[in-house]
Amino acid sequence: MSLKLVIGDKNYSSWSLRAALAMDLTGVPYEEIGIRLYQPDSRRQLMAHAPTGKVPVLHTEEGPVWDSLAIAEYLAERFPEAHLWPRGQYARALARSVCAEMHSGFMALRSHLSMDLARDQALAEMPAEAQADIDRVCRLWADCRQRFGQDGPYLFGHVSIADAFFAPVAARMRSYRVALPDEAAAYVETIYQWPAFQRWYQAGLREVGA
Ligand SMILES: N[C@@H](CCC(=O)N[C@@H](CS)C(=O)NCC(=O)O)C(=O)O
Repeated sequence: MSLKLVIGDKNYSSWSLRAALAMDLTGVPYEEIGIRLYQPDSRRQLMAHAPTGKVPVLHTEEGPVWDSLAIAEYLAERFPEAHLWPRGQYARALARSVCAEMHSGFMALRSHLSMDLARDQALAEMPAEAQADIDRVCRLWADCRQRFGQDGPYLFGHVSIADAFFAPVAARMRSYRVALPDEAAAYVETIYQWPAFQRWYQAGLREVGA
């Protein structure tokens, strides 16, 4: 087996984090290739590795798979025994819905609170549209946990792709010191306790000398 995951800076690249967490859920060894973003040479390196010039991209024996959601689906299909999606049919559908919502939405949250794992400071003022995204995330997390969270602390009880997709959001909640309802704060802590996230987080801090 030869899987290579090309990623960006661990401190900043939220899409890379999603794919790396999904990769970790498979339990399969893989090679990691890191590209520093926002450097004079970044574009050339990105174009050398990724058809879109963006990370993450997963290189498989048959060719590249790009975009975090496509990578997650590929891994779930290739390693079915790892149960990357929740087991119940509707739980799976809901998990896919919330990942798709994350993938194509929450623009204000993403632009005003861009991922910076080393940050530990609130915004001077939270823009109303970012707060609306945060409120929606909290409702969404509460809904998943209430319906399917009985078997563990993750969104669908057991850890799944849905947690990989919302881990960067949890990180923003903490690093921007966002005030949260208790259950959302507990979920953020769950993400920080997730060993795969912790490894990435610590590496991200080292990258920026924090
Ligand atoms: N929808 C894509 C987004 C990928 C993306 O925007 N990646 C950023 C890093 S987080 C990137 O490669 N930026 C470099 C550039 O645009 O030059 C995914 O899910 O993989």
